[in-house]
Amino acid sequence: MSTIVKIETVEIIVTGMPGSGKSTFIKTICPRSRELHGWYTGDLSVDDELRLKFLEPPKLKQFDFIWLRELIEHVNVPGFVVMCDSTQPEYFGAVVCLLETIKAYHPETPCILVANKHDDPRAWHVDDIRLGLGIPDSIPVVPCIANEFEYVKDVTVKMLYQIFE
Ligand SMILES: Nc1nc2c(ncn2[C@@H]2O[C@H](COP(=O)(O)OP(=O)(O)O)[C@@H](O)[C@H]2O)c(=O)[nH]1
Ligand SMILES: [Mg+2]
Repeated sequence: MSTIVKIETVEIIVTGMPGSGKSTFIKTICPRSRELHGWYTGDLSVDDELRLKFLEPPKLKQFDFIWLRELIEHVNVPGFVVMCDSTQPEYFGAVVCLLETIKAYHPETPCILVANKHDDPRAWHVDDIRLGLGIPDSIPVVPCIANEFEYVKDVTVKMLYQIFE
Protein backbone atom coordinates (compact mmCIF):
# COMPACT_ATOMS: atom_id res chain seq x y z
CA MET A 1 0.00 0.00 0.00
CA SER A 2 1.32 3.40 -0.84
CA THR A 3 0.97 6.39 1.41
CA ILE A 4 0.42 9.85 0.08
CA VAL A 5 2.61 12.45 1.74
CA LYS A 6 1.41 16.00 1.52
CA ILE A 7 4.27 18.38 0.87
CA GLU A 8 4.00 21.69 2.64
CA THR A 9 5.60 24.65 0.86
CA VAL A 10 6.76 27.53 3.01
CA GLU A 11 7.37 30.79 1.15
CA ILE A 12 9.95 33.24 2.44
CA ILE A 13 10.38 36.73 1.01
CA VAL A 14 14.01 37.83 0.73
CA THR A 15 14.08 41.60 0.58
CA GLY A 16 16.57 44.42 1.05
CA MET A 17 18.45 47.02 -0.93
CA PRO A 18 19.84 46.23 -4.40
CA GLY A 19 23.29 44.67 -4.20
CA SER A 20 22.89 43.51 -0.60
CA GLY A 21 23.32 39.86 -1.62
CA LYS A 22 19.78 38.47 -1.91
CA SER A 23 20.28 36.52 -5.16
CA THR A 24 23.63 35.21 -3.91
CA PHE A 25 21.94 34.02 -0.71
CA ILE A 26 19.21 32.18 -2.64
CA LYS A 27 21.71 30.65 -5.09
CA THR A 28 23.87 29.35 -2.24
CA ILE A 29 21.10 27.52 -0.37
CA CYS A 30 18.85 26.39 -3.23
CA PRO A 31 19.95 23.71 -5.70
CA ARG A 32 17.27 25.06 -8.03
CA SER A 33 16.98 28.79 -8.54
CA ARG A 34 15.54 30.74 -11.44
CA GLU A 35 13.90 33.96 -12.50
CA LEU A 36 10.14 33.98 -12.88
CA HIS A 37 8.26 37.13 -13.98
CA GLY A 38 11.19 39.18 -12.73
CA TRP A 39 11.18 37.48 -9.33
CA TYR A 40 14.28 35.50 -8.42
CA THR A 41 13.16 32.29 -6.79
CA GLY A 42 14.78 29.25 -5.23
CA ASP A 43 13.42 25.92 -4.03
CA LEU A 44 14.86 23.83 -1.24
CA SER A 45 13.57 20.48 0.01
CA VAL A 46 14.03 20.29 3.77
CA ASP A 47 12.61 16.77 4.08
CA ASP A 48 9.90 14.60 2.50
CA GLU A 49 7.15 16.84 3.78
CA LEU A 50 8.61 20.33 3.78
CA ARG A 51 9.78 22.52 0.96
CA LEU A 52 11.04 26.08 1.21
CA LYS A 53 10.56 28.63 -1.52
CA PHE A 54 12.65 31.80 -1.37
CA LEU A 55 11.32 34.80 -3.30
CA GLU A 56 13.30 37.92 -4.19
CA PRO A 57 11.19 40.78 -5.60
CA PRO A 58 12.03 42.05 -9.12
CA LYS A 59 15.26 44.00 -9.42
CA LEU A 60 13.55 46.88 -11.24
CA LYS A 61 11.24 47.42 -8.28
CA GLN A 62 13.84 47.39 -5.51
CA PHE A 63 14.19 51.16 -5.35
CA ASP A 64 10.44 51.66 -5.72
CA PHE A 65 9.61 51.98 -2.04
CA ILE A 66 5.89 52.57 -2.64
CA TRP A 67 5.68 49.35 -4.64
CA LEU A 68 7.68 47.49 -1.96
CA ARG A 69 5.45 48.83 0.83
CA GLU A 70 2.32 47.73 -1.04
CA LEU A 71 3.82 44.32 -1.71
CA ILE A 72 4.63 43.85 1.97
CA GLU A 73 1.19 45.10 2.96
CA HIS A 74 -0.65 42.59 0.78
CA VAL A 75 1.63 39.57 0.86
CA ASN A 76 0.89 36.70 3.21
CA VAL A 77 4.04 34.69 3.93
CA PRO A 78 5.23 32.94 7.11
CA GLY A 79 8.67 34.58 7.08
CA PHE A 80 10.77 37.53 5.91
CA VAL A 81 14.53 37.68 5.43
CA VAL A 82 15.77 41.28 5.27
CA MET A 83 19.21 41.45 3.71
CA CYS A 84 21.51 44.27 4.72
CA ASP A 85 24.91 45.11 3.23
CA SER A 86 26.91 45.57 6.45
CA THR A 87 29.50 47.63 4.58
CA GLN A 88 26.98 50.29 3.44
CA PRO A 89 25.77 52.37 6.38
CA GLU A 90 24.26 54.86 3.90
CA TYR A 91 21.55 52.23 3.27
CA PHE A 92 20.88 51.44 6.95
CA GLY A 93 18.04 54.00 7.10
CA ALA A 94 16.26 52.31 4.21
CA VAL A 95 16.73 48.94 5.91
CA VAL A 96 15.08 50.27 9.09
CA CYS A 97 12.14 51.55 6.99
CA LEU A 98 11.75 48.11 5.46
CA LEU A 99 11.80 46.41 8.86
CA GLU A 100 9.27 48.91 10.24
CA THR A 101 6.97 48.29 7.28
CA ILE A 102 7.15 44.52 7.80
CA LYS A 103 6.50 44.85 11.54
CA ALA A 104 3.63 47.30 10.99
CA TYR A 105 1.71 44.97 8.65
CA HIS A 106 2.88 41.62 10.02
CA PRO A 107 3.70 42.07 13.71
CA GLU A 108 3.57 38.32 14.43
CA THR A 109 5.49 37.10 11.35
CA PRO A 110 9.07 35.93 11.90
CA CYS A 111 11.61 38.31 10.41
CA ILE A 112 15.40 38.05 10.41
CA LEU A 113 17.88 40.82 9.66
CA VAL A 114 20.84 39.34 7.82
CA ALA A 115 24.02 41.39 8.23
CA ASN A 116 25.68 40.32 4.99
CA LYS A 117 29.21 40.74 3.55
CA HIS A 118 30.76 39.90 6.86
CA ASP A 119 33.97 38.88 5.11
CA ASP A 120 34.57 42.52 4.15
CA PRO A 121 36.78 44.42 6.63
CA ARG A 122 34.47 47.46 6.32
CA ALA A 123 31.48 45.44 7.59
CA TRP A 124 29.75 46.74 10.69
CA HIS A 125 29.61 44.28 13.58
CA VAL A 126 26.15 42.80 14.24
CA ASP A 127 26.01 44.30 17.76
CA ASP A 128 26.75 47.77 16.35
CA ILE A 129 24.07 47.30 13.69
CA ARG A 130 21.52 46.26 16.33
CA LEU A 131 22.41 49.19 18.59
CA GLY A 132 22.89 51.78 15.87
CA LEU A 133 19.65 50.92 14.09
CA GLY A 134 17.66 50.31 17.29
CA ILE A 135 16.61 46.81 16.22
CA PRO A 136 14.16 45.29 18.76
CA ASP A 137 15.09 42.00 20.47
CA SER A 138 12.28 40.24 18.58
CA ILE A 139 14.30 40.51 15.35
CA PRO A 140 17.48 38.39 15.23
CA VAL A 141 20.49 40.06 13.60
CA VAL A 142 22.61 37.32 12.03
CA PRO A 143 26.06 37.74 10.45
CA CYS A 144 26.34 36.27 6.97
CA ILE A 145 28.56 35.69 3.95
CA ALA A 146 25.99 34.97 1.26
CA ASN A 147 28.22 32.80 -0.89
CA GLU A 148 29.22 30.51 2.01
CA PHE A 149 26.83 27.64 2.59
CA GLU A 150 27.27 27.35 6.38
CA TYR A 151 26.24 30.97 6.97
CA VAL A 152 23.22 30.79 4.70
CA LYS A 153 22.20 27.49 6.25
CA ASP A 154 22.43 29.03 9.73
CA VAL A 155 20.05 31.85 8.72
CA THR A 156 17.67 29.36 7.12
CA VAL A 157 17.62 27.11 10.20
CA LYS A 158 16.97 30.13 12.46
CA MET A 159 14.09 31.13 10.18
CA LEU A 160 12.60 27.61 10.33
CA TYR A 161 12.86 27.51 14.13
CA GLN A 162 11.01 30.82 14.34
CA ILE A 163 8.29 29.69 11.95
CA PHE A 164 7.71 26.29 13.55
CA GLU A 165 8.49 27.01 17.21
N1 LIG B 1 32.21 40.21 -0.18
C1 LIG B 1 30.96 39.78 -0.33
N2 LIG B 1 30.29 40.03 -1.47
C2 LIG B 1 29.02 39.57 -1.58
C3 LIG B 1 28.38 38.85 -0.54
N3 LIG B 1 27.12 38.56 -0.94
C4 LIG B 1 26.99 39.08 -2.18
N4 LIG B 1 28.11 39.68 -2.58
C5 LIG B 1 28.35 40.38 -3.86
O1 LIG B 1 27.51 41.52 -3.91
C6 LIG B 1 27.06 41.75 -5.23
C7 LIG B 1 25.53 41.81 -5.27
O2 LIG B 1 25.01 40.53 -4.94
P1 LIG B 1 23.55 40.07 -5.38
O3 LIG B 1 23.31 38.73 -4.76
O4 LIG B 1 23.35 40.17 -6.84
O5 LIG B 1 22.64 41.20 -4.66
P2 LIG B 1 21.07 41.49 -4.81
O6 LIG B 1 20.93 42.66 -5.72
O7 LIG B 1 20.63 41.81 -3.42
O8 LIG B 1 20.43 40.25 -5.34
C8 LIG B 1 27.63 40.63 -6.08
O9 LIG B 1 28.80 41.08 -6.70
C9 LIG B 1 27.96 39.55 -5.06
O10 LIG B 1 29.00 38.71 -5.48
C10 LIG B 1 29.13 38.59 0.67
O11 LIG B 1 28.67 38.00 1.64
N5 LIG B 1 30.41 39.10 0.71
MG1 LIG C 1 19.17 40.03 -7.02
